[in-house]
Amino acid sequence: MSHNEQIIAGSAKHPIVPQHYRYGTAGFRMKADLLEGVTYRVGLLAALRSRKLNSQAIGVMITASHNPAIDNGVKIVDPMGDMLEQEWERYATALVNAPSDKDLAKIYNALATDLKIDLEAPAKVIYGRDTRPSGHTLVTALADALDATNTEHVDYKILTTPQLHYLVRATNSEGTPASYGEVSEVGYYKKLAEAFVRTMKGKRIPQVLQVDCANGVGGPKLKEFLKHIPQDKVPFAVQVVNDDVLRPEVLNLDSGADYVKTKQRAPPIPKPQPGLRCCSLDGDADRLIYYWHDPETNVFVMLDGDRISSLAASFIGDLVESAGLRDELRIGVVQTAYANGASTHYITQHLKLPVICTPTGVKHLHHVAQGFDVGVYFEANGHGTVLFSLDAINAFKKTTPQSPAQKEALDTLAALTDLINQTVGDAISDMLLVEVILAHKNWNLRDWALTYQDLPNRLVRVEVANKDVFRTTDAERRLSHPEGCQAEIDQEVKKFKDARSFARASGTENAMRVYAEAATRSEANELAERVAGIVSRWGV
Ligand code: 16G
Ligand code: MG
Repeated sequence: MSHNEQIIAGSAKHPIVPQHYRYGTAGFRMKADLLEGVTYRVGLLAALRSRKLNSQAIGVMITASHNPAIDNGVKIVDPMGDMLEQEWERYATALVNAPSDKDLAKIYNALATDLKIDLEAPAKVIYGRDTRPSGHTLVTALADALDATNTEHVDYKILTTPQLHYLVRATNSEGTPASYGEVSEVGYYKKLAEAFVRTMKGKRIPQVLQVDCANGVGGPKLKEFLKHIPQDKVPFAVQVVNDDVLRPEVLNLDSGADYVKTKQRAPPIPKPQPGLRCCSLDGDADRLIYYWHDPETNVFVMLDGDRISSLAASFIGDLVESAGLRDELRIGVVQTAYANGASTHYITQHLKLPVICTPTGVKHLHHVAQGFDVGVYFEANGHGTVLFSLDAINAFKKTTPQSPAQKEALDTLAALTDLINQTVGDAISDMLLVEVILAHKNWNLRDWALTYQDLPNRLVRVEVANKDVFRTTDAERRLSHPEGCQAEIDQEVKKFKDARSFARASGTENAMRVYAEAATRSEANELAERVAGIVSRWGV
């Protein structure tokens, strides 16, 4: 069979359900039974992408993260372990929307011609999936696309999303001076465990940490990771809960980082215990939220992505200062409009670090963070990481220390570059980072929470007939369209103290989101309701 015939035959085995698909912030994500044909087509695109980029390995991750178990999703990972280049999202959308198998082959060939891709060049795609049962079928469709296009492929089976990102980068850097680590899941654990022990420097955290894994892939993977810390060097006690991956229906059910962040309370199971340090991962372990019920004040305290961001920025900023590199390296923090105003104020006024706001979606934050030598980026929902430039890594490793304190700071910084996932936000790696910082500062969660006080805020989902009439500007903080709508929002915001509000179309759902914050809880609620009212009037 010719290539074309193979592609068409494969597509006939994995038919597409006709409807309009779009490669969004999380790739293609929807009910799993719509995804078989989509995944086949994503396989074709991944093969093209590998051939376009000198046969480097491309990743494909099959997951729907924090969404219900019946959903699934598929997204492409670029050679350095970052998200698919934005320009290519259009090509993905075009391939997936091809109306027939023949059209699919035509679009595939047209892309190859337009992008000057040699279809005879070698290609490599590696992939993994979360614990969803539908992952099996989708992986089969993906493998068929890779076979049809003569693409070498490796199935890493069940992984967290950040593990797949790690493996892509490790594969492409293997044997080079920039080697990212051993090309295996065990290599990932070994790298993290070694860096964790190295950054902890013999410090211990006496209090237990309860980790809620949303009954997703993070549970078994975290337990596997813990086995790689040498028994005599384990610095903390972890209690893994909600780690049932055998009953798919409980995935993300009343648990996980998204539950805690949106409901602003602890998962009901296990029964919350005052004073216990807790954190939650999401279903594919790329988001992290800390929380505890303070026994003294009897309040629930949530430490979200903004808190992790400011904690990391403060710790790393101090280390860079002690390492004598403050004038040499540019440190910055990247947030979205959802970042609590109090966190932005703390970072700019107290830590004296620049903050840049980008539109929602990890790819935007990641891209801007790459512009700093130390770029700290987190979404309030707990997704984020810290990126180090080559200059920063070299400075940490090559500066000759003039004092023991400077040496200590340089060593810790160098270890952090191995501990922190450089490809994408990684809940397990971020959790280790938080533990390291708390141990170094000798802080409990109350100390951490006391660094600043969050402004009360409220997020509302508004269903409208047509969300496409809403267009944003200024990193989603203002609406440019429909004209006149923003002026009405401004009028309302003015009536409240320390208030801020914005509306944006969701990138993952057919709805608008409205965020409001103000000096008191009731004012934040009131403002959110009023702005939601404006949005629903303009959205008809
Ligand atoms: C996606 C994004 C997440 C963002 C969320 C916003 C990635 C990997 N994920 O899940 O970062 O916060 O979308 O959803 O980029 P929304 O557009 O529906 O509000
Ligand atoms: Mg996720």
